[in-house]
Amino acid sequence: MELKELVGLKAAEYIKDGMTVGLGTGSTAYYFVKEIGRRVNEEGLKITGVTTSIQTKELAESLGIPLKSVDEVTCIDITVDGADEISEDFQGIKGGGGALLFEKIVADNSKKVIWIVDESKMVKHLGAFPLPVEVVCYGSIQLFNKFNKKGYNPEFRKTASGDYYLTDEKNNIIDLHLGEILDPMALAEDLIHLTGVVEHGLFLDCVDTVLVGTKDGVKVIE
Ligand code: ABF
Repeated sequence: MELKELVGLKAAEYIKDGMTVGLGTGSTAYYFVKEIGRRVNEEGLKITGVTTSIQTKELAESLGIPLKSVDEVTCIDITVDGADEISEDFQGIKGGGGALLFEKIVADNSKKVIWIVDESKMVKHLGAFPLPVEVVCYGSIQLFNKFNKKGYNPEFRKTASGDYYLTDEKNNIIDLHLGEILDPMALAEDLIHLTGVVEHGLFLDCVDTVLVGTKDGVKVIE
């Protein structure tokens, strides 16, 4: 079994009847959502899903998982989501799949956050994975230039056909090729105050449990 599927199935074991569940985005979260769909259909699991992207919303709807928007629920009991990098002090980079804004909104409104990754995502320091920054389209070139001047090695995310990628909120993403981020808190503070930045992919001090898929099974880190 693929490590992503292993952790996706393991994460589904945390989900109990009556929960409101944040449904993550990406190829690892895919296995989690599929298993929740199986349990809803085969075991009568009664949950309410809150999705983190149009992609996951469509998957969840196809599986018959009852859904509500984040604004229709009081709070979310558990959110299970993937990540692109997780450092030794459990800080994360997310947004490789372009869903960082809704993922962070859902995570921020969750009592418990579980990240599910294969072992390749576990790193000493963040930064080898380009840091996604979601920006308003209007003024994004000016912002790109500011990132350049700061030495952040920016790159506009593009579609396969070469157009500017648009998020579910119709914003652009600029990926910062930083190599190594030794002070993620300081970088997050710098980025979030730049006019035009909507959100960045640094997820700091926000995870409760990390499930790591390894060839020896699932490692649970809390
Ligand atoms: C999502 O999970 C994104 O934030 C991140 O890009 C993705 C990880 O990708 P995958 O699970 O497909 O490796 O939450």
